[in-house]
Amino acid sequence: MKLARLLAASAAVLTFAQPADAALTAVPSGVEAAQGALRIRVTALTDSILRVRVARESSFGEDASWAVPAAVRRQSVPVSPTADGFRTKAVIVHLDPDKLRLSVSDLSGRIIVADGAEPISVDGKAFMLRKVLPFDQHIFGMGDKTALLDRRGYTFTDWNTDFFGFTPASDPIYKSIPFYIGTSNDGASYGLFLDNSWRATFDFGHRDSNAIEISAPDGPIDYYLIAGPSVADVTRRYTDLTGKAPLAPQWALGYQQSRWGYSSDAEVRAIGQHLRSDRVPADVVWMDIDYQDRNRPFTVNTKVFPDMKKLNADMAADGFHLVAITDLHVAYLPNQGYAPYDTGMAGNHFVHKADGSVYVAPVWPGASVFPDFTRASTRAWWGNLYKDFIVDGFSGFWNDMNEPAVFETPDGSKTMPVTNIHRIESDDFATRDATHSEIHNVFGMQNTRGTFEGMARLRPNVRPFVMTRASYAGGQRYAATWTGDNSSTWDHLRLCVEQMINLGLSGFSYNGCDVGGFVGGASPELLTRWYELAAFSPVFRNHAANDAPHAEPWVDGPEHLAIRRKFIEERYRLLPYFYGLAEHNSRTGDPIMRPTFYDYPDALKLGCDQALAFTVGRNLLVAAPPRPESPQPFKICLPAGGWYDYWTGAPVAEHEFKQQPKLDFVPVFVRAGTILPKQALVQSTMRTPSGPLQVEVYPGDDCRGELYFDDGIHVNGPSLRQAITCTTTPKGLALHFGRREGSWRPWWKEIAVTVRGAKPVQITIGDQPGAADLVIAQ
Ligand code: NBV
Repeated sequence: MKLARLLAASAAVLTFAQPADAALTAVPSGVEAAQGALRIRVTALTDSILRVRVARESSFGEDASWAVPAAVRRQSVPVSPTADGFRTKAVIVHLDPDKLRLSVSDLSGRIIVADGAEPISVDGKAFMLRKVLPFDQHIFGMGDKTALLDRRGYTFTDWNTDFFGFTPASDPIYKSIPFYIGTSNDGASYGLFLDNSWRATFDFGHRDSNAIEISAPDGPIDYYLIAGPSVADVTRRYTDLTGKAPLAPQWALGYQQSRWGYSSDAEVRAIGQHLRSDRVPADVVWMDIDYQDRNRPFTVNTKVFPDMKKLNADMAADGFHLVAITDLHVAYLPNQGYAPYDTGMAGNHFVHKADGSVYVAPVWPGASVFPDFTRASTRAWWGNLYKDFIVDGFSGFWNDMNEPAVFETPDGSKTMPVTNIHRIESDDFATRDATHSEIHNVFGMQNTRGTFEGMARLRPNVRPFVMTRASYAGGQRYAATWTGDNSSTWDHLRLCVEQMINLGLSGFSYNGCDVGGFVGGASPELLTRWYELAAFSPVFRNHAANDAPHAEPWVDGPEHLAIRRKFIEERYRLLPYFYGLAEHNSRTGDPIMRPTFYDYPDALKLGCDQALAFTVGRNLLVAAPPRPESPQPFKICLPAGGWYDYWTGAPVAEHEFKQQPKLDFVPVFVRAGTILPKQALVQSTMRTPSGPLQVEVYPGDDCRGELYFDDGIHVNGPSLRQAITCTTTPKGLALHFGRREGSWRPWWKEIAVTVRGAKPVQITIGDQPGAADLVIAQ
């Protein structure tokens, strides 16, 4: 539906007759109103999460979702009716029954989000929703969308697209996360998640600078309004709706080496050996399509990879996990003994064309068929295809091309025809056929669901690791993600940081970009800078195309290698902190990598370009130069509160100052009040750090930290959790180690405490026996 047509059509629809009896009807936990053929229902799932559904023809349609589990959708809280709506313990809902205009305010009456003048336009199955865009509102989220960190002023379309060499102006690209956060300068924030998998469009003040216009050609008008007040509140609540990312295996936070083109057993081993001999800490080597027999998923080219089991075992002995690509397409090879095709056909597991025949189209293996992941039984079949690879010892799997990408499509769409037919037999959907128009944006997500659940079944108690390119809202329950085929340019380094921040705000806390860029080849300086920044990002993976220059840490000589190694080493020293953040994320939804304003809302008002500044958790602030290629000094603005220089440990006197860029340096600051766990350098997370656990104390207000450890691999294994607090007393600093929870036995015998800028006068330790590791104050 073209926007102009929809708008023209909507004008007619919106000229409602004004029936005398326009009124609100109370429904359980909410309110309903009808006008003409439209009926709106607003209900409270929680005090701060509202669900809004609009029925076009008297029926709301099926209550089903790929993103929001049934049990979550069925939540409700009691509400108190008001003259024009209802209130919860956190928000007041106002609904004008004449115009079906909705607004939500907080309990003080401050508007959180309000409908525009023409709130809902409907034209056949197409619809458009309008919300007011206040002049000072910034927009974040929307997954991996390009453009800028702040989405205000842009229009985006959700249609998962394989976009080799995308630019900062390309849209759509790989993922569809129809969720945004609006936040105003006064810190008031809300989120809106449109749970509609069709080709939706979000216009954030592009056509009309005062309006957010959300439209889709079909599918349910079903959205959630999430009240803040802070961005952090909204983000957490969005993951209450769509699910938390399960805690990843610890090795997934280590450095990961990849390249399209590691083409033999010997080459994979050589990469591992090179990392070790150059003393570059690393945990993972990735295997792209080159290991397969003629690009056929779930095969191995045994001429070049004669013994996968031995390769996995030998690499593991050297501290490496292997992750293998498994694209979703299945080679079309009737009667050739190719089990994925034969068993898939036997189970009717492939997507059909409108005429009822199996859809066949070219991808890497040549003619291919496509699993129908919206059937639970197809996902189960798919998951079992991993059996041999699990036996071989692979630690993780990489679902690429799952937009789905198709080569040579007659319509140039690079994906399957929208008229293709999927069978939905899943969750609480009615069992029915659906066209690809409806399924396209959830196809990749359901692919990763099959992979994740298959891994969990085949290797019970071990945490699955899946990497995906395409996904939909809620896909964080099944996979980490990366930003696809980026380019080796400074603009892309900048874009990468912005994409990662927005992915974190969109539920995908495990995210990364190809370090150095996939397409083109980075200059030595660009590659070094990329390593430096990615060392502070969640998924730290160097990857490049088979025709791009090599981009491993050593490729530009000893000076660059030394800088890159220094940052990779720092990442390994910080692993106890990163792992603690990952565990915290699995419970709360707070991203690992965050925009500075996540924990410091005033950062939005600071007089610096903050686009590339980010925090790792709440405590580390990475002030990346906003123009990373520029040799000119750049301005750093630190949020209110005390800060320390991460590298020197010295308190920082100023909140605004100039920094001269240096290639071997990234300014990093620590919040005063941080208790930062670190460890001795290891070359792999499979190695036990020597010496004590290191705890660095940065005195300041709200001084606390937490230790979280477990074996890093298993689900529900023993763990250790311990809070540490510090208080500044008239005599000096008092440090308190709280009671230790959990039965995991730590690798350290001692905790070495370093206090910045002060000497501890008193250290107290939790009350149970065994907790009192010898604490050495340095
Ligand atoms: O499998 C090859 C590549 C992979 O290296 C890359 O990371 C993916 O985004 N893949 C795309 C397919 C071909 C890209 C031209």
